[in-house]
Amino acid sequence: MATKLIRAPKIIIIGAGVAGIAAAVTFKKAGFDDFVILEKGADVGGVWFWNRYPGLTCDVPSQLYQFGFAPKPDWSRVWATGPEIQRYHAEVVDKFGLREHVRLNSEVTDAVFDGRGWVVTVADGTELTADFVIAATGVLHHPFTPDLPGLDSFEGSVVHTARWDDSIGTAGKRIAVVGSGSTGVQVVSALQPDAVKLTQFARTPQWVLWAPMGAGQSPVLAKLLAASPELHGRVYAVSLWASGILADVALRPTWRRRALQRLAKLSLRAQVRNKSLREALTPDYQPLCKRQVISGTYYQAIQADNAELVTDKITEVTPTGIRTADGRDHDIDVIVFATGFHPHNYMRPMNLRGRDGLTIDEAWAKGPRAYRMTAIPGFPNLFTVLGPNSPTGSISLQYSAELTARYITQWLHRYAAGEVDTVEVTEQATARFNDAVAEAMGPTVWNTGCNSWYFTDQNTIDLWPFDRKTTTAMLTEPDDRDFLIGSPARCGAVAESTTV
Ligand code: NA7
Repeated sequence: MATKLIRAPKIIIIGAGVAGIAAAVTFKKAGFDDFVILEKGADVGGVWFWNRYPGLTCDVPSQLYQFGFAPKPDWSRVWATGPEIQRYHAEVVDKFGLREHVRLNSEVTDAVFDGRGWVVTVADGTELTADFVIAATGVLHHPFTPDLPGLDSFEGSVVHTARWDDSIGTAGKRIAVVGSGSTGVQVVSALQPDAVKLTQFARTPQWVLWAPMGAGQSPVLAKLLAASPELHGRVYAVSLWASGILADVALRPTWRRRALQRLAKLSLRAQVRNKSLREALTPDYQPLCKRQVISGTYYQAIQADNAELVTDKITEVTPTGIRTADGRDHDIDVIVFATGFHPHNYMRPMNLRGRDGLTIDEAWAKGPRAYRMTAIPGFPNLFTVLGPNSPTGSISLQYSAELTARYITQWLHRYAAGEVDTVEVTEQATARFNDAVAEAMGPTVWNTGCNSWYFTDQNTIDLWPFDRKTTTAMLTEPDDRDFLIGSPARCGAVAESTTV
């Protein structure tokens, strides 16, 4: 028998990226459409809106990097480019009628729990109220630029890859790329052909696994998938299953991990013949320990006549270039910082206050933590989607976001039925979960002795150490024993006082 719904929860979703879109569509499909999506950017898409640097490509195959509820048959490439992914997000937002719910250029500065619900303030001073807040604020959205001595004195152009500015113009210039992660590798490959000189400053070399990242998706496959949604569903299911093998490689030290690691080493040996360059490009840690970089073009680009790899430490930026520890001055017109993000900020620096005035900085004084990626003790009726410990290194983010959103939807149903007013995860359940995470992190490849953005200041690994089956089990049905549930004294009274 269907539950009688006596009130509609009013929801604020913060962020219109992958997590926010997944949450909004999931809520809408479940019949909850009293929501607003507050997005700080000028368009939807999250990282795919903010990142527009040359060469931007997703290192997850497109047939997997898509929402389960919005399969796209006709990706033009096996690994889609940033612009195509961004167009896809805009199309999904339109197709599912989310546009009317989205408020762009609306950065949330404050979200305060008032004992019953949330008061949310936007940068322009607008105040909104909600019964539930969903923080879908993402992981990699606060660019990190190193505070290099002399940077202010530099007379050329400076840009961070996550805030690309086309007006700079890089063709015919002497370009410095600082950083050797996934972004550094992509931007080096893209900018080298038209640069007069490209110098990459790589503090730590990374293993770069070869893959034909520019390969087109077959138009025949696109036609077949478009003609048969059932076949497309099967292809998606197989992609999810196959990604489980990669998760297993990360989680357990088996022959599969060793085989992939050998392939990464072979990628370097086979493509870089010059011994001293090869040595400079050889990391002193295991492949896959940092987020694995994948590229089919990088090693060619860095070996081009107009390219140079510099591994000496940057000591200072001068008005005309970059000085390194060996005393060398590198003349530069444009400095491109591919130096990553502050990855553990999540919704901060927002002034987020939960029960009894608890701030998120206080709650996370020992690093970001959430129960099963989604609930934080002290913050009733607030859930994160792709929050702390999200599986950025293993499971499909779209799958995880949709799963979490469905989990949250169950609380929305209970609120709507008048069963609960407030729901807050317990400290004990969160501690138990975090202990399980720490233990499961032991045999992961992320824990084999490298320094990566996965590590928090407290030296914990902010990733998800469980396989997809375990994840699905954890987020299928809420366990009431793990929550403090505030029930309405009288349903009628609640119905009368509802904000909806
Ligand atoms: P990453 O992977 O965090 O890489 C940042 C790079 O910047 C990395 O090579 C860092 O070297 C380097 N870095 C950072 N600070 C400095 C300073 N001060 N001097 C020199 N070099 C520095 O960011 P990406 O944008 O490449 O990728 C982020 C994720 O996006 C990626 O993992 C995918 O999930 C998609 P380090 O290794 O710390 O020595």
